[in-house]
Amino acid sequence: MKKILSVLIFGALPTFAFAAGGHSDGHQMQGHDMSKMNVSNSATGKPGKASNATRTIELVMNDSMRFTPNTINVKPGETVRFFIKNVGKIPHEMVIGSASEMKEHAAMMRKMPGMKHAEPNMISLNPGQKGALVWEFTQAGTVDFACLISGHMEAGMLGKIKVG
Ligand SMILES: [Cu+2]
Repeated sequence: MKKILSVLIFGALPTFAFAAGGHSDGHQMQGHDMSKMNVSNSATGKPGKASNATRTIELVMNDSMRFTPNTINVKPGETVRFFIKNVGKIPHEMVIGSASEMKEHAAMMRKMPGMKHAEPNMISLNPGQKGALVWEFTQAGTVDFACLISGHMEAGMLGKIKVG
């Protein structure tokens, strides 16, 4: 019975997290326009539909400032459901984007530690939390991902998704 329950919870989580990911609170600060990241249609891809996901990739985030795995291979046109778990004791997040966008974003996050944000290309998880992010990779190339909580990316909390 316990096993059945955990399967049900696993099944219900992605829907919840996907809905949360689509929530457009944006950054709670002035002068920061997240639309500059242009997540809806860029070389990095776009938010995917859960029903189009061809596979699930599990990712673990920890307080050693690492993603496991930190290199992922996907095919152009593929929609992937990332199932992410924060096994640390502090919050972490996974943000999908280009390296330049991430650097810009990380610099801003350092100025505003503790800032809450929510965008379709990211998921924030508290300690012990799990959640899903569905992404469609539209073009061949390399897409980056990182944790943009102040100092985390700089400490090595980043990875690459090779599309091709
Ligand atoms: Cu982190």
